[in-house]
Amino acid sequence: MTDSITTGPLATGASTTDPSTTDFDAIVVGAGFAGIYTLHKLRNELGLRARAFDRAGGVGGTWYWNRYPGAMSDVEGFVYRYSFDKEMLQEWNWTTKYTPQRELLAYLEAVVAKHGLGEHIQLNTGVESAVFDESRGVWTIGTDTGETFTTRYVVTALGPLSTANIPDIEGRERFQGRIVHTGAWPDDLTIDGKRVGVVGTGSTGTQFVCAAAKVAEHLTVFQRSAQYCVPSGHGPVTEEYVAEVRADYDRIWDQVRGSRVACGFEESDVPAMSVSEEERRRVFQEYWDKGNGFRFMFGTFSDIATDPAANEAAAEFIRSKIREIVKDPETARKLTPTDLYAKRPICNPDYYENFNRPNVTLVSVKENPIREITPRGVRTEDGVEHELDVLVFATGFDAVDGSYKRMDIRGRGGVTIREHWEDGPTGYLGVATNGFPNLFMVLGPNSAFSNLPPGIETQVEWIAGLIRTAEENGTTVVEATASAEDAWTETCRELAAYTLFPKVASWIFGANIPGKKNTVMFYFAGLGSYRAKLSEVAEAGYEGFDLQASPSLTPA
Ligand code: FAD
Ligand code: NA7
Repeated sequence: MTDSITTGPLATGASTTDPSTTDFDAIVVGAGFAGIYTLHKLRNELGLRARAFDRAGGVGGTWYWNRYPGAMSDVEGFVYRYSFDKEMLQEWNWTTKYTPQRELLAYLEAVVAKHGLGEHIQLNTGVESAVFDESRGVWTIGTDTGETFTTRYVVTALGPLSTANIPDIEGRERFQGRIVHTGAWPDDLTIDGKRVGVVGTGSTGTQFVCAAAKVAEHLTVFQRSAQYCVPSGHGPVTEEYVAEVRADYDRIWDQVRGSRVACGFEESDVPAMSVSEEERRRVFQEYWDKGNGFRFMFGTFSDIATDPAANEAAAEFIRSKIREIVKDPETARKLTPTDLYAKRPICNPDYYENFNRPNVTLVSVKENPIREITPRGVRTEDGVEHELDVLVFATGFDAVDGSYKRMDIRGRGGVTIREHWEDGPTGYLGVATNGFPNLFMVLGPNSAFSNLPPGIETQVEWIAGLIRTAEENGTTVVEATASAEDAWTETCRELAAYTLFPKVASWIFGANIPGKKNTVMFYFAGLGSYRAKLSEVAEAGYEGFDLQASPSLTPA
């Protein structure tokens, strides 16, 4: 470490007349899974003067904001957590297969408290701008509280799914009930005994349906695309199970880190068409009974996401289940997807069963579009006014680059990130982008498509290693080269094209946002191979990065 690294008190307001002096060594934007771990790494392990900012009133990111009924992770809880704190793996208890929002929030708050991070996280503070001064190699950060801070490094941990997509439906302002987006659910809102409408049947909307159907007086589900949904197998776990997992954690994390989707199960290497139809059905049934969306897509057979015939076999199995479960044939027809099974796989305890309840109505907005929101509810094209007390938008997010486009980020030559990403967001290894030195992204464009906490840990550890190297060598201006970024983008395009995912419109490619350019935003070869690539790059002296001395430290 160089002399410039101190572990002393925060230097906010320090003089910046000496160009090598900055208020912070590092500023982290966001305090979810990614921001919390980044702050811990940079402050507690590297000893940097670092502070995190979040516009939220608390830490937790996704799990602070998404408080809608039914909110939970749909990756099993034992791997939807950090692996870095071995003590917490042994001490933090869990009682159900999947972790509900409240528990995830409590867990992240406990991580912050345990590692003494709270006083270094400035909440209720949105970062509005980040401007790079080439002459000094320094970033200036501006907040919505009117403060400015200088820093050498900026780590953006803005969240790939943190900027809400709210459809522009006429009459929104006239509605006399409550309108909410699931990603900003207010604490004072309950839906018990109310007439509730929900627009959207993605991962969030289907979770909401499963919870709301049981408590609302009436639930109207406005569905655009029918959804492939498999059972989650959610339920209590025994103390013996928890003890077994704890005893086996070293192996579990090794397996997760070397796998494709990092969800804690063995992925299949058997192609679906290599076995008989009877065997395929047996395997699908076994995994249907076990539960979990990722397990069904990647555990049954190796090529559900890549081979059209394998995909159709899995899709048809799910369709047959919908026909079996849903009693009203017209409702079953509307609920049955006909396109490829190639969105992020989702699961729920009893999604389709809810449509047998007398208090649940399904409206297919492809067949019968929403015409307007009225003071009393939602009017559809057929003239029916669906009367509602609460209208819920489970309409997803402007994914990956959405939160970047809201900020005024200016790199070399004053170029904004919006200009830089005009043709769609890109990122070298998902962590950096050319023209924006010392700006490191966690889950930036073209990061690995996987269970995200292990992906986040991978990137945070790698970014911290890169910053450590830069500090040790005095090469504190670090920039991804354009050619390395282009090559990575091309790799990601080729890998995506090998899968069926780009053939279906979803947030994974930006297709859910009107006017957003459809681009590849993830690396589809899996976490194991992504980690191998990161190691290779680091071992080759951070190939694809320019590491230079700060201009202020370079002799004239
Ligand atoms: P986030 O948790 O989104 O945190 C980002 C933070 O940055 C937010 O608090 C935000 O307020 C803050 N921020 C953004 N911009 C600014 C700014 N300009 N200034 C200040 N603060 C800013 N992933 C899985 O792998 N498995 C799951 O089962 C799963 N379930 C999910 C369920 C839901 C309902 C949602 C919405 C997401 C789910 N995800 C899941 C994805 C989830 O977002 C990630 O797993 C993970 O929580 C991301 O952590 P993060 O820290 O990167 O981002
Ligand atoms: P998703 O997966 O983007 O789902 C959003 C849903 O909202 C989906 O059913 C959309 O239909 C629907 N939608 C979006 N806009 C509209 C309009 N204008 N009218 C009607 N319906 C609309 O978001 P989620 O929050 O469920 O999940 C995102 C990720 O977060 C998820 O993968 C987890 O990781 C957690 P569409 O399918 O586009 O036709």
